[in-house]
Amino acid sequence: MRSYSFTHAITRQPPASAIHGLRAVDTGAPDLAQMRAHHADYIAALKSTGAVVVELPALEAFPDSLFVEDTALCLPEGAVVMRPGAPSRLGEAAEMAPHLRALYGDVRAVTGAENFIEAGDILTTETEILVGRSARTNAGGVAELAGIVADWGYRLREVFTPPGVLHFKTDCSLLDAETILATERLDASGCFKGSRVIHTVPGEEACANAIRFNDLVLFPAGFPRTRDKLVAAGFNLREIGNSECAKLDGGMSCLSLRFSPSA
Ligand code: CIR
Repeated sequence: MRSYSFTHAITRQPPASAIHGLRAVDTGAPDLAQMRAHHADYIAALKSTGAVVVELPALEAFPDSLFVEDTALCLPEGAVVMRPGAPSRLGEAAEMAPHLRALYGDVRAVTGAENFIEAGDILTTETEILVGRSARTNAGGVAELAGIVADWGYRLREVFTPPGVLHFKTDCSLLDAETILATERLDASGCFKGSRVIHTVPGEEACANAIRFNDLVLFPAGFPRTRDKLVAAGFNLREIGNSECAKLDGGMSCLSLRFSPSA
């Protein structure tokens, strides 16, 4: 299953500057020691599935650089370097490019000066690539990416990230080839017609950002009712602390690039 079976992941150490990371609402500075401990648990969980995890060093110049997911879309055929819509994050994509070239034969990039796209807005399923337009991802970015992935045989469908929600995947995750975890507010937009959708329990919307990685679902700690619902549905959950990244609007998907390069 190419949408959740992966041989590789890339992560990046949280920099000390993460305390200055972007956030919609300021709920206080993240505790760095705690954030790094959670990050280590996260990497251990990825490795426990047998994957190779490339652990990149911290980039102090980029406070949000631990959220590597936003810098690239990784498919078996190749990788696409993004053009983040947050000006302070644009340089993170260029920092990621050489690491992708080391693992992939085909690395392309979104380059249009007016085109912006962050991969937190991209959900890759077994059959298509959903891209949510958001405050970080515009129509030009979506259109440029559609052209690139069409070359590799992928169908891209433009959807919409709800207003006030950072990224499309802030509110949803792929659990298996047929199943999506989503908030009721995102599912109400109709974008998951044809899939089985499990809703986050009301009041626990912040756990919609999980990741299926090989046999595991990495799931943020602190959302017991949704956790129990997923366990009852047969998923193998690994809870990971996310209290500090949550202060920067980050979650499970943001912390890694996950892929199986075919060449
Ligand atoms: C930002 O606002 O860009 C970061 N503080 C959080 C990025 C989270 N990334 C993601 O959802 N893929």
